[in-house]
Amino acid sequence: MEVKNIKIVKLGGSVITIKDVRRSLRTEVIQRLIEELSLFYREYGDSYGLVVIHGGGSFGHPVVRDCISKYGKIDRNCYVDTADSMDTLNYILRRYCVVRGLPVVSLPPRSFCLLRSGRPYCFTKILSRILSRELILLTYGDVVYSDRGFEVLSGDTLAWYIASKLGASEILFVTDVDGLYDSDPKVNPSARKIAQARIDEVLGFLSQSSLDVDVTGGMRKKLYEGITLGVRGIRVKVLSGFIEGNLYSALTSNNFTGSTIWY
Ligand code: ATP
Ligand code: IP8
Repeated sequence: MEVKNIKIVKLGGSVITIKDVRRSLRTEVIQRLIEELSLFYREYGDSYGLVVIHGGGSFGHPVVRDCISKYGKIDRNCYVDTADSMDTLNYILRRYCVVRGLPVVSLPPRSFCLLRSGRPYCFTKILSRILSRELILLTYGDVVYSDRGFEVLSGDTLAWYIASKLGASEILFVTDVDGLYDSDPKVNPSARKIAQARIDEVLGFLSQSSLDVDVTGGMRKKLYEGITLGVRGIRVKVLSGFIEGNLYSALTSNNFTGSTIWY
C-alpha cells in the first residue's frame, strides 16, 4: 500500500546534543521536540506518514573523527564503537517517543542500507511497510557496510534517499540555526537569512557555506544532497529546534521561524 503525504523530520545532532561535549544530551530540547511531534501526530497522524531521523552529534561524530585521525579509516573496532554510541543515542530518543505515545519503530540503517562508491542503496520495502501500518519510522545517521569497508551514512543523506524512494512531500531539517543564510551565520554575523527560495537560487551561497567540524559536512551537504539524488517537487524547511513550538508550526503550516527551499 502506497503511503501518501510523507513528512521527514531530521533532528540535527546540534540540537539534540551539545556537539563539543562527548555524549552530552540536550534533554529538555529533546523532550520538547518529541512533545511537538506527538502533538502533531495526535492531530494529523491519520493524514501523514512520519519518518523521524536523528543525527550523530556528540555521540557519533567524535568517535568517527578519532578513528579517522588515528587509523585513517573506520576499522572494525571503530565500526562497533560508533554503532554502539549511535544505538545508545537512539535508545534514549526512542524511550522518550514511546513514553509520549508515539508508535515508533526504530531501525539502524546498517541493517537496511549499504554504500557503494559513496552512494546509498537501501532496502526500502520494509520502510513502506512500517508507514503503511501507521507506525512512525525512527532512524538515524549510522555506520554502514560499504565497498571500501565501513563508512558513515549521514542522517541527511538518508533523509533525501528515503524522500526520493518513498516520495515524501516535505523534509524538515531541525538545526541549531534559524534557517538558511547567504553564508554561515556562526562565522559571519552579518549573514542574511533567506526566507524562501528555489534551490537553484541558493546554490551560489551554499558553495561558500562552511563544511564545519562534522565528518558528514554541515549545511552545504544537507541541501546539496537533494541535487545529487535528483529529487524534484519537494519542499524543504530549515528551522531552529531551539524555539518553542517551531517544529509543530513548521509541521502544520508555513508560518515558522526558518527557511523554505523548493526543489
Ligand atoms: P548533524 O549532522 O550532527 O545531525 P545538524 O543537522 O544539526 O548536525 P549541521 O550539519 O551541523 O547540522 O549543519 C548546521 C550548521 O551549518 C549550522 O550550525 C551552521 O553553523 C552551519 N552553516 C554553514 N553554512 C550555513 C548557511 N549558509 N546557513 C545556515 N547555516 C550554515
Ligand atoms: O549527524 C552521522 O549522521 P549525521 C552519524 O546525520 C555518525 O551526519 C555515525 C557520525
